[in-house]
This record gives sequence, structure tokens and C-alpha cells, in this order.
Amino acid sequence: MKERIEALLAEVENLKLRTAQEIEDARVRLLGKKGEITALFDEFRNVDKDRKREFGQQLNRLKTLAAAKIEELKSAAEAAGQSSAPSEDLSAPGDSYPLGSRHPVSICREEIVRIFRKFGYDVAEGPEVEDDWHVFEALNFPPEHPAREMQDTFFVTDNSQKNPVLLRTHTSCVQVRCMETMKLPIRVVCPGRVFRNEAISARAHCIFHQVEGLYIDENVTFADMKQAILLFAREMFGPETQIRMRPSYFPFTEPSAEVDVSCNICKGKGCNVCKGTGWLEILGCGMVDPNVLEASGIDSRKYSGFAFGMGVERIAMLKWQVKDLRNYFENDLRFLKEFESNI
Ligand code: 2NL
Repeated sequence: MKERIEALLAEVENLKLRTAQEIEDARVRLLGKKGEITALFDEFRNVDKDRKREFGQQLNRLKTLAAAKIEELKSAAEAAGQSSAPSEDLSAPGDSYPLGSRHPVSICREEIVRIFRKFGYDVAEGPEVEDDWHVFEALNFPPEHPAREMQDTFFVTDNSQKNPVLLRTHTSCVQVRCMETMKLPIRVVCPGRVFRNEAISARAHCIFHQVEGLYIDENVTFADMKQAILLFAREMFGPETQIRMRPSYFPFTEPSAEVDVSCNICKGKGCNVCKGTGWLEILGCGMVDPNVLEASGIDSRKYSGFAFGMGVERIAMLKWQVKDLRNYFENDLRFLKEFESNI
């Protein structure tokens, strides 16, 4: 018995194990139910009375030492990154996360802005919460114009007061700020969110997006505007695209026009998207009214300019034949995922 205790003591002293599994195996072999040290305790019952004290002390020392050694090895292994849990498979592929996609309205807005930047226009943004001056007064809206009523505009302050605060109903107010502050000549596009107090339907929403443009210099003519819009339309809808202009009215331009592009689905033959006409309306435009130039401190005898505005949701509807505007605001993943390839 003495030799076996001594042999085991020496073995315990020299234990050099690395992995959690090796350490656990050694613990079972020495201290487990059928382990060697446990077996010695069983034999201890048969030891002569006069040697019991001596062997008892040695056995207890062996057991304490073995348990301490196992604990020591375990913490050393854990510190070296070997937890007692099964180790990770480092060659396994990483977790995959679903990729988002760009919103069709963002894709369209960026495409419009990209084209005008290429033509040499700057990009300007301004506040969504504006005052009556920048949204209506400076743009030649008469005092009784219906857009100035509660039914059409969201007011932030009482609209019976002078110069009330409101949510902008178009991004022209950003261009008014450009005319007030920028050096002439001005070439600028203003993308942004606008707000109208309207009932939500397939064709209207109370929040939508516009891109407006403004070009002011000496001797700017209607022909310059027509050419700029034609070049834009061909970049946006393809090199075969034709445009036509119909007379229209806006308080801030004179003369004013609405612009249609030839339907790129039926190539002008007539289909259900263009409702058989062969044409699709894409924007409104006109020569900036002299009153509007003067309101922002620009000499209308020296300078002239053109301006245009378009609804981004409308352009995106035409581009992808989306029938219901509400799709753009609901963020239903089944709809958004259809634009993944346009990233
Ligand atoms: C449309 C029509 C238009 C403008 C916007 C404008 C801005 C200034 C001066 C004059 Cl600062 N005009 N903007 C001009 C004509 C039409 O928008 O149908 N938009 C969705």
C-alpha cells in the first residue's frame, strides 16, 4: 500500500495535461467512483490497526493533493482559452444577415439629382418647417389662394397670424432661400420631403418627395428650359424619349407648362400605363415670374430664369409601374425586396 500511495503521489505531482478532456479523464481515473485513489480508500479498511493512522494521513494527503492539482490544471486550461465546453469549429461559415435594399423613392431621387449634377447644377436642402413668406408670399401666391387654407396645408402656428409657420407644401421655398443668399448665376436642384393636408388614397399621400430645379442668369429663355428638360428626360427614360409641352398655370411662373414624355412601354402606341395616349406627365415648369425674382431681391430687368418641379413617387410609379402610391410608405418587405437588384 505504501508503494502505491507513493507512486500515485509522484504521478499527481508530475501531471502535465492540456485539454479539458485530458484533465477530466485524469480526474475520473484517480478520484472517480472506480478511480485508483478511491480504490485505495476501500482497501484501507483491511489495513492493520497499528498502521491505520500512518496510511490514513498519507491517503488523505494524496486525495487533497490530487483534487488541488486537477483544479489547478483546469484553471490553467481555461486561462489558455480552453473552456470545458466543446471547442468552436473555426472553419464553419459565419452567420449571415439579410441584406437591406434601397427604397425605390431614394433610387429615383438620387438618379434625378445625379443627372442635374452632371449638367452643372448644385444641390441644396432646406427646412421642412417653414414660414408663409418662403412657401407662399415670395412665390407670388395671392392672399386668397386655396393652398393657404387649412384644408390644404398643415399649419404649425395659427394661420390667421402674420407670417405663420407651416410644413412646406413644395420645395420651392428652398429655391427662394437660394435666390436670397446665393451669388448669380444660380443653377440648383432641391430634393426633399413635402407635406399636404390630403386624404390618403392610391394616388395621393400627405407626405411625398419632390425635386425642383432653378436656373437664373442673364438671357435665359424658354428654349433653354425646353432643351434642359429634353436632355433630362433622355437620361432618365432612355435616348429615344420624346417630350411635349402643354400650357399650364402656376402662381410662380409665367408662362408655365406641363411636360409629358413618350410612353417607353408601348413606344407611343398607347397602352394601359399611358391610358392609350402614348404620353406620360412627368413634371411642371415655367419661366420664373418677375414678381418672384423681385421678392428675393433679383433685378428682373437684368435676369431671367426657368424653374421646374416633379414628384419623385410619380416618376418611380412610371419607372416601375407601381399602381398604388401607398406601397411607398408602408415599408412592406415583400414590396421593398423587389428593388434589391437596383442597389
Ligand atoms: C409641379 C410643378 C413647379 C416650380 C415648380 C419654382 C420655384 C421658384 C420659382 C419658380 Cl423658386 N418656380 N418651381 C416651377 C414650376 C413648376 O412644379 O408639378 N411639381 C410637382
